[in-house]
Amino acid sequence: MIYPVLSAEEAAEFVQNGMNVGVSGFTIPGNPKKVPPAIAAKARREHEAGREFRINLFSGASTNDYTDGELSRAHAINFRAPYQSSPELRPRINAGELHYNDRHLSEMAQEFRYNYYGKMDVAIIEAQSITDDGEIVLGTAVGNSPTWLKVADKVIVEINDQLPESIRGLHDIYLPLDPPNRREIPIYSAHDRAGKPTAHVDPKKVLGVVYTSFPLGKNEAFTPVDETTRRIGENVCQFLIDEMASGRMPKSFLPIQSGVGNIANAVLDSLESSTQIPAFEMYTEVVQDSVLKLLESGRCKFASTCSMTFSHEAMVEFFNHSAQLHDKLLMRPSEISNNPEVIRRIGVISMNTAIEADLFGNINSSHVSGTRLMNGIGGSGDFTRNAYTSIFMCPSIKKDDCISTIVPMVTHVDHTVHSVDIIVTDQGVADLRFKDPNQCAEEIIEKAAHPVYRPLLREYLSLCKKGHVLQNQDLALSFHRTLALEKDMRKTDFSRFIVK
Ligand code: 0RQ
Repeated sequence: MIYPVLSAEEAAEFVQNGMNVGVSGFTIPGNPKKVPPAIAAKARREHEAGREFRINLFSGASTNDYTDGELSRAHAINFRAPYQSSPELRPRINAGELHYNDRHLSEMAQEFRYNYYGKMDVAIIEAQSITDDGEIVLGTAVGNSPTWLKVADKVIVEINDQLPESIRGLHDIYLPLDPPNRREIPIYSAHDRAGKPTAHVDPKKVLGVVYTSFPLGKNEAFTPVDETTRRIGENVCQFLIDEMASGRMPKSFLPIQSGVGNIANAVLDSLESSTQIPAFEMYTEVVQDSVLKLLESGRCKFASTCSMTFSHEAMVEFFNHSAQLHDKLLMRPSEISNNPEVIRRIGVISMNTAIEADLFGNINSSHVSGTRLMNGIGGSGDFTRNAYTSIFMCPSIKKDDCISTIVPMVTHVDHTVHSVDIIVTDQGVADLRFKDPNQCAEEIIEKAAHPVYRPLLREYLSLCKKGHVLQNQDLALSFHRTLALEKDMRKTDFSRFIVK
């Protein structure tokens, strides 16, 4: 091999204060694991010596603790985009310790190519292998790696020896040209391949290779489906069956996107056991363990994803059966897995989770009480805005009934009513199509809000000024103000907030 072999510490020496650094991966899979902690150690040394050391960090989506966790604890991040879900990073963002720019995941790579962020100094990429002419077999996620490899001045490759040979062929690396030269992306169904199995880097840019050995997959405990998430899953499933029966959705069904977490798991569980929904394809950004079950049972015929967000056990299972499963899954760059053009062309049904929804269908996915960042919008906007049918899901109540997720007005807007078709809670399915804003409010109260909160929501509407949208600016945030004052939205007393 022509590349120097580096220790993580030697590799970290190439990263200087103020640099733009890109990392591979998308959510936990595919991130580098040895060099970021070495950069964190360098940052600590620099800080102890009284010198500034903070980098601007760009990824595919959220990362693992080796990256966001270690670098946060070392106070080594100045700017972060496009998404995070780190318990270490989140409080520091909310305390204003660093700058966080929440971006649509499909846009990050092209924004870099458009020069919105200046040059990328160093990219750190986990890979299964690299050839002397720069062909790279990536790991268990693609994320923005193909673009980082193209735009970065210098590249460090972490070769993880736990990545099996059989991962070769699971990637489909396609990068669109940029305007004014861009043409249509040649993907016409979820299983179409448009690119090559390897990513490419100019060998002259490779600073060296760091060898690692880290087990694949997450070790987070899996939370089983509970009564609330089971009902949400069943409601989504019944809605899709009704859509096919009504002729609004083709009987052959359409590809689905589903996020991560317990609600997504519950929906996939319901789809697995449904006898009325035909076997389907997925065009999505992450696949968790429940998708592996669906692929094995044949309920899911094919999964196009950006990342294999499997547990360690599921990852082992996947690669043990790779001969049977190899042709049923492929990983694309986030720019393509989340691409608006493709999502709209193939008619993806999007399913994402909301923190709260308002009576008119605006969705807050990212900020608790309007100010406290939870994670970010991730790919939810890429899919919602372009879906054949866009669905948002959430439990109708949270925190021992003290919080209604259906509120008069959301405290932060990620997805506007114009992009949201359906809201599903454990209570039922609110269909916002073919309705004006005030009809939407009626529908959401009757079908999605928890019965405990319905009288308060109706009272709110009765106190609103007439107009195309019923709204009362004095009272619109009274649920949230009551939560702040009383820790319980059920205690909302509108008379308290009326400005005399
Ligand atoms: O906080 O842990 O402090 O109690 O938010 O809520 O119930 O654990 O739900 O893990 O499914 O996350 C929307 C955040 C839901 C997630 C969101 C508080 C709640 C808890 C988490 P605690 P739960 P989940 C795929 C597509 C945006 C990105 C996206 C998300 C914490 O799904 O980040 O969809 N989505 N990407 O207590 C006050 C409310 C609340 C609330 C929740 N109404 N008021 N607190 N919480 N609702 C992935 C990618 O793009 C990569």
